[in-house]
Amino acid sequence: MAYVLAGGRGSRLWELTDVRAKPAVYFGGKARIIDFALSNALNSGIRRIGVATQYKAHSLIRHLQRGWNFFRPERNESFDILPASQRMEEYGWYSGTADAVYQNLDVIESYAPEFMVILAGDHVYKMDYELMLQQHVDSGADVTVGCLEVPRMDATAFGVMHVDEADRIIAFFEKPADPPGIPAQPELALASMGIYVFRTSFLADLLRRDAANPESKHDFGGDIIPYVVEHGNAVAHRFAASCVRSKLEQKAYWRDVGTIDAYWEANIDLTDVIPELDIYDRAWPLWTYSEITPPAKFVHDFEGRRGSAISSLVAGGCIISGSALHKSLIFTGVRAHSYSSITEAVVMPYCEIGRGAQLCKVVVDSHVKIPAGLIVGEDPVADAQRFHRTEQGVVLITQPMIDRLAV
Ligand code: ADQ
Ligand code: ADP
Repeated sequence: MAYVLAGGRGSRLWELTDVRAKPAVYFGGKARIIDFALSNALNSGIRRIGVATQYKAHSLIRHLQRGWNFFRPERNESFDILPASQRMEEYGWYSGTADAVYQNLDVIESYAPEFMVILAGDHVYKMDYELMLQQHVDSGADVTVGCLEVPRMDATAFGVMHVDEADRIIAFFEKPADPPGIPAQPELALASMGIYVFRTSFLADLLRRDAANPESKHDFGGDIIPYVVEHGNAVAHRFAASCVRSKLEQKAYWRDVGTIDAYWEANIDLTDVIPELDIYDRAWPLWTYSEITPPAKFVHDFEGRRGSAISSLVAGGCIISGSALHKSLIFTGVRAHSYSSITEAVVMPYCEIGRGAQLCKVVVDSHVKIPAGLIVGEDPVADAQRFHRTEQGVVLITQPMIDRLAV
């Protein structure tokens, strides 16, 4: 059974997660971030999935209900959405990621899965979990932790581990200020991807013990994994090496699109001629819920100006009329009007881009109406006053920000 933790806010995505949880944030022109973990599970052959939700879960739950409701109990399949809902105790909130599993142990045990794959719902990557599960069984580990090498100072946001020659984890530090490097490559650190495989019975015992511990914050990275490293047998699963062996034929691509800059960049990267992340691979499809829409349409406006898109991904239901798109991702149902130009932009569903507007290096939230003539991406000071502008110059635009302009 795969268990997807999808309750976190992702506060470094600023206003994008004011209305929705990070796993529900749109990504790649059609999907939402959680679709990567769910598609990986499905493509890896997993047919039991639970998703723990908590923060601002409405559009996430709606998405899961619409897009992921094809599992059939008569084939021993299940898909459970598990909002924090006072199952075990009087308190009603998941106090940490381990608690988000603990509170649903009764649901999990009712299916009696032999193994659990614990996943985060907020990462963008393709991974065959079967290889990790196989390693877990072969090595006889108590827990197997997915890991990858990252530049040492980037590892402050991750769990960082030391391993021996057999990849047994001998030390684990959650979000260290000064991450220890890999002995042979001191500029790199071995970071946890927040992906864990356990035998269910072992995990259930661990979680029950942890729940009774008043000192614990009930967090996998902070409490559970360090405990197993100290008292049991924890083994690292190397993502990059497993990519080489998997049928995915890809380089190890994994992104925690946790900031507006990282989010914008990972999206715009998809407009490259040959992007690192292939979302067109029919052997490893990216499943999602998507409305059935008419095809995207590119039209001349009445003055004969062409609607065009170069190096861009345009979803269904869009009408691009006399507007020029370049290196952009345009989600479902966007209308772009004459004389507008849209460059290096991530434009979420059902936005309207007014006549003559010029947008460059932006992320536009869903349902935003960009007024005619608005220019973003030319004057950093004005952009920062009106919108949310990052240090790297990406401008996030939401409808409340547009409403404030009019006042
Ligand atoms: P973080 O990503 O900081 O570190 P966390 O914020 O706990 O970990 O989130 C992990 C996942 O759980 C996310 O998908 C989040 O949405 C979800 N989540 C968070 N709180 C939740 C709650 N109360 N209920 C349900 N879901 C919740 C973790 C590990 C690190 C590792 C990184 C890799 O702790 O060791 O390096 O992931 O990104
Ligand atoms: P998404 O953009 O993620 O598909 P929505 O466009 O429905 O989702 O907006 C995200 C969330 O914001 C919704 O799930 C809902 O909780 C809230 N929301 C959106 N529009 C409104 C509204 N007009 N009134 C109240 N809440 C809203």
